[in-house]
Amino acid sequence: MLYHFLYSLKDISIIFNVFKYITFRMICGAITSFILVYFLMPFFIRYMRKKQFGQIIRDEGPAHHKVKTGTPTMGGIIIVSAIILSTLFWCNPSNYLIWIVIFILFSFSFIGFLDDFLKIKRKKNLGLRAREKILAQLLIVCVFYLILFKIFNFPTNLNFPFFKKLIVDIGGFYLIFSMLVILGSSNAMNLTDGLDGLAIVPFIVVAGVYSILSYVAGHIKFANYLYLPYIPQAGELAIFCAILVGAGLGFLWYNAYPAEIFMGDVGSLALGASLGAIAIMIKQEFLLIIAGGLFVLEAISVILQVGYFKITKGKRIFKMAPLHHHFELKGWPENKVVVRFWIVSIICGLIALSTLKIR
Ligand code: 57M
Repeated sequence: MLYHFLYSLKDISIIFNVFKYITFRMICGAITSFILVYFLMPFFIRYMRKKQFGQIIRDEGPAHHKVKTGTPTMGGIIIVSAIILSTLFWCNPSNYLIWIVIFILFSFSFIGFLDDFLKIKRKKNLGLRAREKILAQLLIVCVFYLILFKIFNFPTNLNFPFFKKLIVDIGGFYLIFSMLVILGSSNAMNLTDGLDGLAIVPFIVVAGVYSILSYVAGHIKFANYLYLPYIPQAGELAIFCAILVGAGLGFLWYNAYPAEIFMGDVGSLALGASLGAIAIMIKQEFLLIIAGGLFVLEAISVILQVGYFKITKGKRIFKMAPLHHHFELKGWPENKVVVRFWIVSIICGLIALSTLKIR
């Protein structure tokens, strides 16, 4: 909205022409979301403290996590609000991809909100049942699929990183594939969110990578030159991704060790799901496995641990899953685990970007 208004002023002064450019609006969007989160979060932290809406810490976890009891949670409310506001300011409101990604962000955050709220209300770690959460998530992805693929006739083909011409059309199976991508990335981000600052930096890295990829995908010349599928209107998603980066940085300010607030499921489910939706919308679904390699590692560690635990009736591969708890229990200080995991995620992001050239 702000973008339309400012751009319309170009007849008064040529300087307002700058708002036409996606790159400029990416910067404006990132700064706006950063500022919104940075200034709103302290009020929210104070409010949550006053209401005594703090995190319940599980008894079975690493002992030093007990000191985190009562840390305000649900910071995702501010992150998601800042993202939506900044998007309304800087993205083109007639772009359907933007509305679809906002739909995913908002609805996943609503499920997360219910889960967090119930946990706090019941004063136990009892939120929604896993079955209820998954069912609600699947329903949302069905709506997403119907809108994107049935109303807007989006292509159902798959592209593969490192391959120029390998394209496979999976037709109606794309519904199941969308479920895997969106639920996978949402829940993997949720599992990773277990140490101060641990989930938000890899999230920023993936959003940054997808910001570049969306920009290329939405630019016919760059897309053709780099053999990426050209997706008309995807350029606006580059602005959305930049907004995610800004909001993520704003949150990191308060979530850095020792965290003043956690994002809660209202944040982690929503942010993870929006990355999955963006990957689908620019047809770079498989690249998410590389760019978000850290989230994948964390999720795999849980699958292996739970599977092995069940098969062997009580034996474990890791000291504890998800993987970050394993290293904590090996004696690495929390900060060391977090920074080393950040390094892994940055390397994953760089490898993902290299596929722009290696094809
Ligand atoms: C939630 N949430 C944190 C916070 C955050 C199947 C099973 C492996 C599932 C898994 C699980 O439930 N994971 C998802 C992870 C929780 O954080 C809250 O949850 C939100 C994200 N959803 O925003 O609101 C705790 O994480 C810590 N934290 C920080 N800093 C942050 O910035 O320190 C979070 C954010 C917070 C805080 O302590 O309370 C969580 O871990 O609960 N389950 C597990 O992760 C459990 N693993 C487990 O039981 N493993 C078993 C196998 C056989 C399944 C094993 O290996 O033996 C662990 N969870 C905890 N402690 N808390 C066990 C140890």
